[in-house]
Amino acid sequence: MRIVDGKVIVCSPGRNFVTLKLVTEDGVYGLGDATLNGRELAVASYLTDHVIPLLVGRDARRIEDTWQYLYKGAYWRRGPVTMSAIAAVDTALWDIRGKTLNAPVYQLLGGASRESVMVYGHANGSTEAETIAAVKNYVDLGYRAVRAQCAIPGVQHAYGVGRGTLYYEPAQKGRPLETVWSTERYLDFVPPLFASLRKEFGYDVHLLHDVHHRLTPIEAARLGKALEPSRLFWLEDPVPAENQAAFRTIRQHTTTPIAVGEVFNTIYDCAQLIEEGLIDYIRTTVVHAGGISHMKKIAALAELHHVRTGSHGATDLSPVAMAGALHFDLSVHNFGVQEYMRHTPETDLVFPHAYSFEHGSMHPGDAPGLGVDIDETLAAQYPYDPAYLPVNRLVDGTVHSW
Ligand code: KDG
Ligand code: MG
Repeated sequence: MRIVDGKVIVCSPGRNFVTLKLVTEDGVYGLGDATLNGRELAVASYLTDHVIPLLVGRDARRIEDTWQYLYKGAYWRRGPVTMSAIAAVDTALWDIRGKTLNAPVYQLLGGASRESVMVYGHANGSTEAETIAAVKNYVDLGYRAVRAQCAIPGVQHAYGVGRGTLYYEPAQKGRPLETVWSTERYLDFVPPLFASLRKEFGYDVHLLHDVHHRLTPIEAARLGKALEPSRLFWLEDPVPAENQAAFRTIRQHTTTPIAVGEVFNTIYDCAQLIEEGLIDYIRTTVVHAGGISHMKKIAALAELHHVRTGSHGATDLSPVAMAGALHFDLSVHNFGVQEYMRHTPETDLVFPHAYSFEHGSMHPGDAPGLGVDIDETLAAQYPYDPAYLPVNRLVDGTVHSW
């Protein structure tokens, strides 16, 4: 079963997405998400100019061999552009394999390990009262896990504060928005926020929080300790994770569970974190960490060390990646939770999909392959619209992690 054609579809139904479509000699096609928020065209070019020409003529069934061919064959290893491109090819090949065997991808990955996958939604507010109301909204929608973020008095544009109730989109047109950050104000504000949330909702709902890489290890340790009475499901990205050993400081001081991984591209980015037991949840995802094949390897390593998965699922991951994540989540034994930020109605129309949400959980559906398609005619009505993620500065103007 030879690959005879491939193309990259770049569209912007509410936000930018890069989608790879590979076609076989039998006319079966598979899709892969290749979206890298704010750097989309680099991956589109990598695929169009350097990868698709190598795929034409290859056997679409050789998924692992193709992965290794693209990874080792490029000589230049790892990195978000390379790994998103490889991820898109890998996901598209799993889609093709499922379609040709008339089976949903999760059945090819070992079958379902659970009935459905628990997801968490994003509750954001400009004030504590608004955040409490937003959590209530998610609880009323049936969610059993909710991430809570809130603006901080005196900190303009704190991370995670959305523009609407269900949709959160940090990338903006034009030059990057510059936001201002104060760690001092943040550290004073967050523990009482979660104490109020627990007072309001009790302990039946899982509460999560994303620090978005903004603290030092000792600051993160202090926050984790202060949050212990609120019993978070996880504290996400407490520090930038290039230095994996730095997580030891956090671990030595707090029992608050730690989650990390949305910017990771390979198993090498998290091997030390997992092997030393420095984290509780690994948040790599299909689109940025080398596709379903590589995610399976990360999950297998994590399983040995009691680390569970918690795939990233922000709206800059297209419905194609979301479908891939759900097949992965349903099949791996050590699944923890899946992030689910709802896509806008325009995005959902461009990418019709079989996955569904009910009672705080999702299921990928039983359509052959990934169970997601792209309406290319509709996609063409939404041309690429450049947008950047914000740049963050401390109060004195120093550039800080966003
Ligand atoms: O493109 C960046 C987003 O994916 C990221 O800011 C979202 O941190 C995020 C999350 O946990 O969803
Ligand atoms: Mg995050």
